[in-house]
Amino acid sequence: MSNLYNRLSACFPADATRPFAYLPDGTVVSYADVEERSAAYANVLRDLGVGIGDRVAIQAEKSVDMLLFYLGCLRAGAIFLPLNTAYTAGEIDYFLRDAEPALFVCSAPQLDASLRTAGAANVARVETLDDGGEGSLTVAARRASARFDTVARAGQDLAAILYTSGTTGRSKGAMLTHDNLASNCFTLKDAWRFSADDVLLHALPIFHTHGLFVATNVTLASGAAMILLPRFSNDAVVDALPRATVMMGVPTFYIRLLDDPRFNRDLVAHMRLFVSGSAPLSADIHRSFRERSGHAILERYGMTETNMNTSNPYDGDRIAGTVGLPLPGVSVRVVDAETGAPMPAGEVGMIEIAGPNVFSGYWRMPEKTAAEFHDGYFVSGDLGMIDARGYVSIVGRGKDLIICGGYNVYPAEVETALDELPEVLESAVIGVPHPDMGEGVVAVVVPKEAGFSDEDRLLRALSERLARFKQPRRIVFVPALPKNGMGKVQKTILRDEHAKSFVA
Ligand code: MLC
Ligand code: AMP
Repeated sequence: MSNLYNRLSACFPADATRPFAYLPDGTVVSYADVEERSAAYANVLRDLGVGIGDRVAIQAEKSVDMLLFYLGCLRAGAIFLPLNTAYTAGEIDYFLRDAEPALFVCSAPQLDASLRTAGAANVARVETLDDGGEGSLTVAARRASARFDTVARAGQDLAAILYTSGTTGRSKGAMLTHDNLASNCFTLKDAWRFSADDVLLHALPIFHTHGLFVATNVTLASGAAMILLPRFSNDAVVDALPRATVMMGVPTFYIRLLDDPRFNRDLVAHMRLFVSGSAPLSADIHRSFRERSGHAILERYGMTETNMNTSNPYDGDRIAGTVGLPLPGVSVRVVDAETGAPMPAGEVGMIEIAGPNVFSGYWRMPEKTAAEFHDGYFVSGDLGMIDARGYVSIVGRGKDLIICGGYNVYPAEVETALDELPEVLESAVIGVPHPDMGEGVVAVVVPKEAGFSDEDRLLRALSERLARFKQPRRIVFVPALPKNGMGKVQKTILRDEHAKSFVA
């Protein structure tokens, strides 16, 4: 029973004709379809020779088939490894070499390029999965048996690996077990009062914790339904809201809805919950949203490595600017970042997390894993405090990270890519306030030749190396970077200087 799929399917509705997903073309995918099509995918995986514990990497457009394929991987005992659709071939090359998947799945239009990338990385099999159902895996699944005995897995066995970049060097694969994912989704289901009557408006990407595990696993664990949108757009969300009961999003979703005159109290009078996470939701947006819609957004806090850690209460005060209380079973503490000593209530320090939600380590990086734990607690890299009532606030980051529209951008990675360009002597990448995305990426560049200022040339060169969301939205050329006595770039000075890059 430890296989996550079995724990989820035990909660599927007794009436298997009940809906799991409403698709944009009007198709309804039932729970009977979930069981049968995930079984078919598991059979296809087995036929392809994908064994228990093998990694299955996938970079494909959002579709219900990708979710059913994820469940097929769980059932077959394979480890699901989703990759951001924005990643370039160079980025994918790293993940494939590091994870050594038995199978790489891509969208059909990417097949030729993916065969080249996979071939270079020694990945033997490449298959396609597509929205229209024409991908090679989908075609094979249509012919496969719709029955499959889900393989036994121990709670500590891996269900998924999600790559996260780091403040230094290479991306790390966060290893998530069946127990990690199961404990978190059942905790959230209870905390947020999910039931089979819920219809979740799903506009998030499904290659991250938020859209994949929080949104999808909680829906499945409740026998609920989702309206599956390919991506967030105001038009599609305004159109779908009347049929939904819950929405989950990053703050940019709520910022954009507030900009839309169609978004008003009548449109959402029937909704029971709006959840926000992945990036800070400003107290101003929280208040404006409440005034406009009558709903207090429920903000929660999570990470790829830990799943969800804290949540504002379903009943009780949802306090703007806080991420709420530790979830049941999750231990959150704040310590002095230098000494590791616990901080008193109300004082700022490093947030650390322990509990069944916390991952089992970074793929093939035991030293990095050990370095990120302190007395059994995972060191989040987020700076925060816990008030006398137990509410957690995040007040900053101890890690050099920019969060842009809910996507993480590590300056070190962008700086490395810039510094490798022949025109660049050195660079510093910072995040500054952005009205839509929360933060926007600015690169401050010292050119090799004084007077060089061809921003387009650098951006074109970067576009081959970095996913679009990591590329600077502005490049500023300067003769020298401000440095302290140790030679370290003073990013605070740069952030102040360029604070108004995206706001009036
Ligand atoms: C899109 N672009 C982005 C971007 N999203 N650039 C920087 N940051 C982003 N987040 C690019 C597009 O490619 C496009 O490039 C340009 O910016 C303008 O795009 P847009 O049309 O305005 O954006 P849109 O496509 O609407 O996307 C914005 C968004 C999307 C906010 C809807 O980014 C999104 O769905 N974000 C959710 C991310 C998420 O799920 N995070 C969870 C991580 S898990 P061009 O070339 O056309 O100019 C996690 C743990 C936890 O953090 O706690 O949950
Ligand atoms: P990721 O590595 O993509 O999982 O991103 C995790 C990071 O997102 C956390 O370490 C936080 O910095 C940030 N984050 C997630 N939720 C919130 C939130 N509600 N408020 C502020 N930051 C958040």
